[in-house]
Amino acid sequence: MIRLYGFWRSLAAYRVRVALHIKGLTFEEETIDLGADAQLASAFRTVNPQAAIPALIIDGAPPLTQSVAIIEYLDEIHADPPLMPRSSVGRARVRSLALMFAADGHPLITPRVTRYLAQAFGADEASRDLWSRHWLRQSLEQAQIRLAGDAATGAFCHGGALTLADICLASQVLGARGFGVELADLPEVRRISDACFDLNAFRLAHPLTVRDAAR
Ligand SMILES: N[C@@H](CCC(=O)N[C@@H](CS)C(=O)NCC(=O)O)C(=O)O
Repeated sequence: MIRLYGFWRSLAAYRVRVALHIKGLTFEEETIDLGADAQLASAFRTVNPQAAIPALIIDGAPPLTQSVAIIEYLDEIHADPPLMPRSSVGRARVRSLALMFAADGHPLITPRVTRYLAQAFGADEASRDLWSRHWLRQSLEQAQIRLAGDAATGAFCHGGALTLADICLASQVLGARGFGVELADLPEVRRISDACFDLNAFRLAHPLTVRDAAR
């Protein structure tokens, strides 16, 4: 049995949901309500001491955490369809693109960061939203430059096959859309993310498909 600890609007949990659907794996999602700070509760900290989702438990094994690590694990255990290229240089490029979002762009807009902005600097909601829009937009601008200027880019971020990089790009675009970030002038970002959103796995993983999603 596979249990995902997630939340409908978590971009990191979305990445794992997409990968689970790509691999055709059945899973249950347990809601950790970020709106109610449920990630901070001691019950969840026993699952992930980092107090962050996603966490994934497979057949009672110790929890896996960090969306990129989880997706790479799933890719190793369920090789088909592959989410990483065969060549070492290709894998390095895919990881580099993926981490632009998962390690650099996305963490800046997480609740722990925006909460601290409010607590330490008195940032109101409008300022916090401006902050989030800035970092979402910046990561996608940088991706646009990288993707447009590289012959390794194809129908997807890396050639013609979907990879980890596309999952991370799509999650960042979803976040940007949620904050009303303008993407019209980022054609590669839009082209590739649209190709992802057309795929069934991305439809099935969409935040609004998740139980307890805000309607
Ligand atoms: N780099 C981590 C990010 C995990 C993360 O920060 N998740 C967010 C939700 S998208 C979270 O649980 N945040 C809790 C908090 O910031 O308090 C990953 O990709 O899994």
